[in-house]
Amino acid sequence: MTEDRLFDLIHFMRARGVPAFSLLTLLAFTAAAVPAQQPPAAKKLGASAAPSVAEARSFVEAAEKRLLDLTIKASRTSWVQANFITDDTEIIAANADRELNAATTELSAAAVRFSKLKLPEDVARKLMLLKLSLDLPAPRNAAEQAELSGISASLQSDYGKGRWCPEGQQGKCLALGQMERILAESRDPNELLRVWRGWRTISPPMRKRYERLVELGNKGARELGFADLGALWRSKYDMPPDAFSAELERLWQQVRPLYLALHAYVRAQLVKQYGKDRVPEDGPIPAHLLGNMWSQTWDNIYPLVAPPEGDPGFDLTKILKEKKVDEREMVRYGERFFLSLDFAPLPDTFWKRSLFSKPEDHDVVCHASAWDIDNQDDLRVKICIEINAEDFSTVHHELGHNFYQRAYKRLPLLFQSGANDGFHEAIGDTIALSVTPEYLKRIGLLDTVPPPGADLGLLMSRALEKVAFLPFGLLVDQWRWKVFAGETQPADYNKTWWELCRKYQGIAPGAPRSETDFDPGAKYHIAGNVPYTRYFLATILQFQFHRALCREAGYTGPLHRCSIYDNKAAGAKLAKMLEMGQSRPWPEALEALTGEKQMDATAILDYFAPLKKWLDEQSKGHKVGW
Ligand code: X8Z
Ligand code: ZN
Repeated sequence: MTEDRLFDLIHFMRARGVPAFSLLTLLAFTAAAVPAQQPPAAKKLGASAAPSVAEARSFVEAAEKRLLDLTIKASRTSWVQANFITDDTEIIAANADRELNAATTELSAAAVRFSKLKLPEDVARKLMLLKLSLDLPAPRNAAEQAELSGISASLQSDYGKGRWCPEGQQGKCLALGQMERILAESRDPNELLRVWRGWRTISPPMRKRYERLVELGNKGARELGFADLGALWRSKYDMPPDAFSAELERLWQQVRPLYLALHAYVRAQLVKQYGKDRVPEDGPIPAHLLGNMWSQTWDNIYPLVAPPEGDPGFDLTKILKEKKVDEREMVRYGERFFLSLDFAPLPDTFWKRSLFSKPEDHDVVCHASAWDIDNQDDLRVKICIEINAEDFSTVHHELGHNFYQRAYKRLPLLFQSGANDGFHEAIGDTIALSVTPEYLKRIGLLDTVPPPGADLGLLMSRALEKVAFLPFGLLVDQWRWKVFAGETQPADYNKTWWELCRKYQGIAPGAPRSETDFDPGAKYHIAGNVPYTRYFLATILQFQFHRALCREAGYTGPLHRCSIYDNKAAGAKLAKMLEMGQSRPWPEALEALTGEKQMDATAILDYFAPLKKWLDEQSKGHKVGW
């Protein structure tokens, strides 16, 4: 999905099915408003009569039809904007977004008319999903609708165009990808800090517009009956919003000891590398030293923290480069995995229309995304692929979205989405967990499978990717929810951001920050208004899915050595769940795949159990926490 705003928009629409209608409000949804779509009986009854079940059903069907057209239009304009950022494409995309948004909020308001009816389950669910479908509902006022779409498209473009031009380098400017490489590879703390700060110069100009986005988004959410935009986002999980917050806290407490163990060990290694003047032995880790622009994954510093025993014995990045695997072939590897599970090949148009490498001559939104342009077969990805292990995973992640989209394409529009957004994010990652040394050997990328002793290194490298991510996956929306609720005012945006980074991640900025900065805006999903809790959920869920699929495949060994490659039984089980889309509450989809009704972190804990034991031994005598 693009999990960019574009992506979000598209994916959101494509993946979830967005509703549309124009804002007639409750009283205005009359035969006159949609004359052709109302059944004769409803027409006779007139607008003031109590609505019937038949009328509700035909309302929903008409809404889905209208939304489909607007969604496709918005997807196409969004695709063009994301692939070719100019003032014009930005305006064109904003207009289509405005139309879709206006129609959706209008339909949601009109649907209130049916709220007192006892409706069949599918109709009631669709009406609920209609109301929840937007991540940024606009207010009713047409001027504010246009303003909000304009702001949101411009933030998206600004992020995509973001460059840093270091002083004294004759106007030579760096794009995000180049800066991320430096963060990943350099071990010079001064250079790391310079680049880390450099990227954050792109976001202060976004701050005012972001404040306004919050105001208008809140207004739109309130007009739909939610306390604020955060409450709308938390209502998307088939349970009351407060119960969802409690679920998140429960899951976080399940995994927190594992995170703390990793944090303590990594910090101790960084003290050895950079000295205790730079890395406090018992305090938060400086954000620029973890190998990633947002300190969200730490696998790039694997060489600094590798366990002395348990060398994985291979380097996937090196192998891909040596074998001269190109961008398309990276994607082919991902597709072939799905084919081995009995999914059908991607359509030719996927290969013709996708973007696989960063164009040299114009700006694109490089943040990876997967699209479903027509809610049928026009699937695409947009990834500025680099030939390395990280992007090998990214490719699987994005294809997971595409195969999900295709699996639910036969459902009515409003059911065309993931069981919840965490499911959507988890599918490709679940497949990537099956990229084991045995699998790499089977597909000819590795000559010999390393001995079991190498597991510790492999687990460490995976933990730096998955376990390190957990608190970040949580805190991004903890920040936004405070902002949307007005608990954090604009004057404290940056301060609260860093308080949360400290609280959850145990990370601190390497140089003083102030309210002239807007560090949240230097993260794609803030500029693109893409909800983020989904990635926290996905990190928990993918291990739960992996455990269930391995069980289905008859595998009984340690979870980290299981690959479901080529296992048709596992593939069939997965496909069945994907085909449910959003038609049923997510616990039913979870049960269909895993036999379990609750999200549960024991799978990720089991997976990393051997590493946790080792980490705990290393940390004896060291402070854990900050
Ligand atoms: O945004 C993404 C995907 C697209 S849905 C590339 N991810 C998050 C991020 O990059 O911050 C995947 C993991 C977390
Ligand atoms: Zn994604």
